[in-house]
Order: sequence, then structure tokens, then C-alpha cells
Amino acid sequence: MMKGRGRPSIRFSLLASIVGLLSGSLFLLADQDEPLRPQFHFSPARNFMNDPNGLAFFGGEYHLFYQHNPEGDRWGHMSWGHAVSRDLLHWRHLDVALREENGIMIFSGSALVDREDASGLCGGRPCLVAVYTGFTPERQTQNIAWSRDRGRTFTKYAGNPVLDFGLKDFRDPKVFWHAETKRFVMLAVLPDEHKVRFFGSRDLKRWETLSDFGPAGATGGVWECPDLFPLPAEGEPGVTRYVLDVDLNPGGVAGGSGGQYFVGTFDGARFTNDNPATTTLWADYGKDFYASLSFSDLPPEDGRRIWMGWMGNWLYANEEPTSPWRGLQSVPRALALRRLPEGLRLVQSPVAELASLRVKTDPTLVSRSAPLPGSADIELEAVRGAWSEAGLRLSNGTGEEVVVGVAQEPLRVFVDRRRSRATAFHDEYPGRHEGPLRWRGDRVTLRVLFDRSSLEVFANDGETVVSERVYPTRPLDRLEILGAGQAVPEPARLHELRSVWR
Ligand code: DQQ
Repeated sequence: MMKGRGRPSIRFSLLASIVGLLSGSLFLLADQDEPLRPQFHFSPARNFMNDPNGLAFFGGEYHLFYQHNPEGDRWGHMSWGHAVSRDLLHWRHLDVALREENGIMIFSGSALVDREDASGLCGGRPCLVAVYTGFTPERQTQNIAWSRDRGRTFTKYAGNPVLDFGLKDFRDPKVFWHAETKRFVMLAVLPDEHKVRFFGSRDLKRWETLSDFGPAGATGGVWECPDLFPLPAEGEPGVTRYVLDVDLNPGGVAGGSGGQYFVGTFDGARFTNDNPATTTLWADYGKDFYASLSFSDLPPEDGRRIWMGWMGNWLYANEEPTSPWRGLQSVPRALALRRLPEGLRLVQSPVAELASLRVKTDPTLVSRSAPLPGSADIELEAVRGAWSEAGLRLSNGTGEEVVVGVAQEPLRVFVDRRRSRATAFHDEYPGRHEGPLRWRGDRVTLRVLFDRSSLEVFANDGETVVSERVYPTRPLDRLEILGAGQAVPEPARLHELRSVWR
């Protein structure tokens, strides 16, 4: 019986691999079903992954490139892994797009569509151009590579590097087309100087220096992985501001790696901060959200700005207790600016496409406790009252538990993962991480995405986000509402989500 079942699946895998090879893209048919493997998030089939790179939409596909070690499950031999999706949820693994070569590693960067073949590298048709940092221990330079076959293969430009100041630290180029000044703009960081440097180019090959931004905000570690994009203010027609996103390691709000952003204006050459340089704005208050990058070239009719971040932290990224892979990307998040009492602030919400993974139309209503599926989207509200903590306890009957909730005085949203894993794997991992929150009337809302070893908490429709990995030794399969009936008067709504890997 067992034998009979095994054979067709082996045959099917073989056939699928051949089809994959023939179509010019080697994709792996992995089950991706290990106990800690998230089921609606992207993770590599095997080996190490960190930052998202080159996020772009081209030829009907979302492209996700990522920092990848094709040879091992720790950081090293950095290359760009590659996957594509048609819905931002189901990803198909493709072959490594850009490999370490001649002792030069491929560090983080971006990709964009060269629509008019301004680079002359596209053969007269729109093509995908990747812009990345070439790394050697002595030098970091910016480089380009082009693909005329929808990202399946890339050719490194013969004239690389396109930017080289002989600097040891100069990296993470983000490039976009700036229509008003009719040129490409690149931003890259001078990490130790806490500066973002802007460059302009008409052909992606020759770049002139435009301006510097920084130091400002948080400077407790090196600056990495910048991004810049315009965002409309919710409910304020005609009001748009630029968001400059800069990651910081260490010195993040929860310790180690973390993401901050600035709100301001950009005239095509210079970014001007709306806030004093002493203001620090955090993109996420959890310990596992870093190097976020937004998609380039989304269709104008889509109208969204969407980013993903690496759910990891350099304090323990190489020790995460998962196998045969390490590293996770966050759920794609749609971004907006919302006017809060303190000013315009970034808000994030999981892309609407996520709802298509709901197993049933109606949510399970959880009044006190319920079984917890491995992948779930949970919504609840807490009301002001005489209580100190309310929210959700996720547990597995072994004493391992994670608490996600709201605490009063001061009002905070938190994830407490101190008791989430019986066997220690790193001193920096256990902890309780929290972000500020405000009452909206007498209520706060929580939306919690749980995915086996991942938690993303969106409070008040994304005004405060807390992203954390958890590594229970047995699946967290029980859910309890803390403060049920009083602090949380209505049942929580739980949507079970189906796997994107099967
Ligand atoms: N990771 C890359 C660098 C970047 C850092 C190397 C951020 O390009 O600065 O893997 O996580």
C-alpha cells in the first residue's frame, strides 16, 4: 500500500523537474512541510536566506530575489535566490539568479524594469535590470545585471562596477525611475556614517552624486537597505509624502536589527525630513523585521505600495532552530500614511490577497479557548476597562506558550515569547517586545497572523506592528482568549489559512 502510494509521487516529482528544466527554470518540488515551516510565507526550500532583494513586477509575475547562501544554512557565499508568484502568495522556486563569482559576493539591492531600454542592455524591449552591491572584504561597489528572459537568467554588465569610490562600506542600492526629472535615482548607504547617498543617471550605467541624507533618527548601529517611495495620506486627496526607509543593525527598537523610516519630501535630488532629526520612527516593534524592500513597477492601476521584510535578526539568524532551511520573508504588506495626533505615520496591512487562503468563508468564533490551526488569521478587539493585559495565549500543553496582547498604562501591544521554547538556542532570543498604541474611542483592534513559527501583529489597522519568530518544540495548537468577556467582550474571529505549498 505504502509502496504503491510512493511511486506515482516520485514519478510526478521527476516529471515536474524535467518540465521545470525544459521551461528554462529549475524549480524544486519540495513539500515545505517541516513542523516549523510557515505555510503562507515565503521561505527557501533549503539553506540560508536573509534580505529580500530586487522585488519587482514584470511580465505578469512578482519577482522575489533574496540574499541566499546556495551552499549552506548559515550566512555565506551570498547570491540572489529567486522565486516568482502571480498572486503574492504562491511562490515558485527558480534557480539562483546571481551567483558569487571571482570572489565577489552579491549583496543586497533592487531590480527595476528598464521600459525604454535606456541602458541599451535590453535589446530594444523592456527588460529587468538588477542593481546590486558587489562585495569583497576590501571594497563594496554598485553593479548592474540584465535579463532578457523574464529574470530567468542574468548577465552581469561588462562595464561593472557602475559606482566605485574605493570604499569598504557602501551598499544596498535601491533604484527607481523618477518621472518628473526623467532620470533614474539610486540611493545607497554609507553604513558607518549613517548616511543615505543619492545618485542620478539617464542610462543606469553613469551616475552622478546628487545629495546626502543623515545622520538622523536612530544611529545606534550601521545603516543598511534603504528604500524611498511616495505614499498618499489616507483620506487626504492630493496629499502625498515620501517615505525614506533605513534599516539599522544593531540598535533596533527591540534589540539587534530593526527598521526605521523618515517622512518628508523628495525633489528628485534631495530628501527633506518633515520631522526634527532627533525623531525616530520605527517601522516594526518586533525583533524580527529587517531590510524591508518595496516592489518596483507594480501596475499603475494597482495603485498600491507593497513591501516585504526579512523576519530575522542578526543577533541569532545563523542559529535559528529550523532545518533544512533558515530564514523567512514577512507577509507582503500594503503601505499607507495615516494622520495621527503626532503627524503622518506609516501604516501596514497584509495584502488583501491573503483572504483567498481562508479555508471557510465564516470565521470560527472563539469565546474563550479553541484548537489553534498551524496557520491562522485572528482578529479581536479590546475595550478600555479595569484590566492590565488582554489578548491571546498560544500554547501546546508542554508549558511552552506565546502571549500576544495589549497592556494598559501605558497602552502597549506586545508579543511575549519568553516561554515559547523549552530548549534554549540563543540568549538574545527570549523576550517580550512591545510598541506604543492609542485608544480609538474606547477600543483597540488586533489582527494576528500566526504561521507555525511566525507571528505578525497589526494593531489598530496597522498603526503598530510587532513581528516575531517563535520556535516551539511541539506545534502551538491551543488558543485561549485572555480577558474574555470583559477586556475582550466579543469572540475573536479566527480564519484558518490553507498552505501555499501544497
Ligand atoms: N545584508 C546584506 C547586505 C546588507 C545586509 C548581506 C543587511 O547587503 O547590508 O547579506 O541584512
